[in-house]
Amino acid sequence: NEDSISASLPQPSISTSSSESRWSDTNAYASKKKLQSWLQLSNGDWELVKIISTSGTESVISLPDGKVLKVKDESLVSANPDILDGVDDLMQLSYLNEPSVLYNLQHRYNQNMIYTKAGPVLVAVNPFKKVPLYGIDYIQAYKRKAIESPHVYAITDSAIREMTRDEVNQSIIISGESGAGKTETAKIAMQYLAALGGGSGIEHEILKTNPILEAFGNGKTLRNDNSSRFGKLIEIHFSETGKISGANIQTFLLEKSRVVQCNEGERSYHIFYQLCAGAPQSLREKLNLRSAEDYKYLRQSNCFSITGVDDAEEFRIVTDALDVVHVSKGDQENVFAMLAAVLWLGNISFTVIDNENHVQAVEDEGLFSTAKLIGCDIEDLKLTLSTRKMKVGNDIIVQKLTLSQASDARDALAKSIYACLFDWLVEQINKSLAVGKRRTGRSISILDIYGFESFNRNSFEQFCINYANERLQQHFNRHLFKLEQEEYIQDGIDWAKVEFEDNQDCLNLFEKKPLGLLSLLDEESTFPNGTDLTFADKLKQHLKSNSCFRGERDKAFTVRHYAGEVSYDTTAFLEKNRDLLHVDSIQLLSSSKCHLPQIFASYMLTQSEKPVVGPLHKLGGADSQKLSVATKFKAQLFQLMQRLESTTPHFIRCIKPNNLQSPGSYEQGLVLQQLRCCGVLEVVRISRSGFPTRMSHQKFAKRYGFLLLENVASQDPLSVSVAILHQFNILPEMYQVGYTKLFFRTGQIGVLEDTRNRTLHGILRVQSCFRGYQA
Ligand code: AOV
Ligand code: MG
Repeated sequence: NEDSISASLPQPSISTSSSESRWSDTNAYASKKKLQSWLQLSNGDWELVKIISTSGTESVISLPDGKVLKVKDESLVSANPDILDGVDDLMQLSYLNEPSVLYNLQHRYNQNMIYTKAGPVLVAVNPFKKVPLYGIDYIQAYKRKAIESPHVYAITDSAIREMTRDEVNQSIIISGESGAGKTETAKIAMQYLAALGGGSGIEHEILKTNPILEAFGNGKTLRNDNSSRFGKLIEIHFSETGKISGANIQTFLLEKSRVVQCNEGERSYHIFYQLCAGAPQSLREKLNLRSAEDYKYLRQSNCFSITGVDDAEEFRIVTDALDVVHVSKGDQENVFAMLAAVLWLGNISFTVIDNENHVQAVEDEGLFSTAKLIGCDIEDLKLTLSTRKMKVGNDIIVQKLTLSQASDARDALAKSIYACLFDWLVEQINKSLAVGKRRTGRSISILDIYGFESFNRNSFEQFCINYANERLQQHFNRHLFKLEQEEYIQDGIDWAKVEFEDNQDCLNLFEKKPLGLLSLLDEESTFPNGTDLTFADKLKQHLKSNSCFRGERDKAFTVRHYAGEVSYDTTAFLEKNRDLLHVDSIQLLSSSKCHLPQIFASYMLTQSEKPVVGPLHKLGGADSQKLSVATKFKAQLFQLMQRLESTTPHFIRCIKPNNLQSPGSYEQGLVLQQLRCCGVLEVVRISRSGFPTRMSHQKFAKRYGFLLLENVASQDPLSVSVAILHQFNILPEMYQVGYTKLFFRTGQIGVLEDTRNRTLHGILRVQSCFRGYQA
């Protein structure tokens, strides 16, 4: 029987067959030789089934609930022997297929082992509950290498070691969908670095930046109660003696729109609710502070609290942290005043004053409080919000605003104040963490950006976030596939290419000039008559033949991202990309008596120095002119990638096991989709082309020695091992004998293990099986 022979022969580890590399190695015939296999149920989940008998192309199987079924062999997928249940590294699996990987991760997850290696990549499955894996005892155990189980600590430890050993800067790059656990993982890595490199005291400051940045840059979304709305790269510097000498934080594109608007059930930035709930009485009076429900910006999404979060307590944590990073009490009060100003701005309303629908700000508590907090004249504020100076020729004319124009001007001011406040805070933190002049050592950078997002309605923010994730995915691919394979080719190693999902096409869709999404967006943004509809039409016209793009009805379009398709609604794309702030607003801030508004005005002026070429000038010379948001973001991302390229990367892939943010639920389909799109399985494949299975001579001899025909009781483990290899005709290219261990190519142990199991189960006699192998 040819089938049984080929199934018994060692499986080659490197497969070039497309089915293999596409993750559907439904090893149908192999299942005949198995005691158990995977069967896909109608809901898509996989179930481990026992094979009772096999005839022709069908097998009789029994399900875990005892039901017996007859199924076609092609619907069965090889399962790994029990000995491989829950292995530390997916590379050790004999059969690398989707159900086996899913089961392995789940097996571990159920025992709170949320970390698993996938070759060089650390996979972290979000537990959505406290797991007993952290703290100083664990840190020390990992430092001593007393624990080998995969962990963020272990990967961070390798980063430190490699930094010292190779004298190369390192990076820890954390990716995954929104809510998958990136920010938590970044904090765990920082905890390890702080514990190992601590001593100077600066490590406490570094850790305290987390509550601050989360308060000001995170908010509740429908995906994650603590969703990062900005990207962050923290670079931690080490002295030659291995102590932390300082740090620097770079942030990327904060989602400003959240300040003035967010979806039902979401929240604005945490700090607003924390301030409203936690400010002490004296501060409340100074800022004329009310409760969150009294502010329109916070009221509109109808969500004020987060289960399990005490905003008042968080406020105290944030103020303590601000103390630690040396933001003075006075400056803290200025910060809170700016937050209150933003909240009161949102309460300003307008009344129509003529029959052309022009409006004026209502003189009420909102207006008075805002003027007081910004430190400006009430009349100036009123004018700024309801008129706009325009330059026509050499004259300046004053144009009255309509209700929607005035509301936009108000919201634009609120957004700008908040964004400047965020930047200013990061600047203060960086001053406090600054590396001394003797910057001789090396650094470890940790990257934590906003994860891939797909909502029912996706706007400019998701567009930017998902673009950033494409860039990051490209970096991942480059390091784990492209460079790795180039190296094999260079070294002349006999090497079969592993296919992977290259996202270059999608990146090109965004970045190509002049006919890419970003270029077309910028172009349309500079046209005075450009609208979201003309923008959408232009995309459809120029990109309709691009395989990553699809035009949709009305103003929408779809992008095929590496992580799935997302449909974007172009409403407000142009406005958000232009991000114009009237010069009137900048002037208002610079006229302020207060410190922060003046600084903000200068920030805004430096931003607007760069002239935008093109017809934007005609919009009115008095507008602040600057690079578009998308262009700036793209430049930032390029710079980031360049920085990362000079480091040795360590990748962590966070996986979200369910969409409910709840512990204990592991949805196979959801996990599989994430594993597929980020190429984790291909990474394993590529890494496995080495010798992934390792076993000591002793263990190997003990485990399989009884299968030998000759008596070997007196021999040493190495000789026994070699005898086993010979008896089972394991081909020389399938293994290597090391000093203490045997190294096997993928699948080899599976063959031996099956024989062992069958022998133990008495299904086959050793001899007949042996004859099969030798045929
Ligand atoms: P994200 O950073 O990947 O999402 P987070 O790190 O904020 O995701 O994680 C979301 C939530 O999952 C956290 O608030 C925790 O409740 C829980 N969680 C994550 N990791 C752990 C862990 N190791 N132990 C316990 N709980 C955990 V986003 O920023 O939305 O892309 O934009
Ligand atoms: Mg996050």
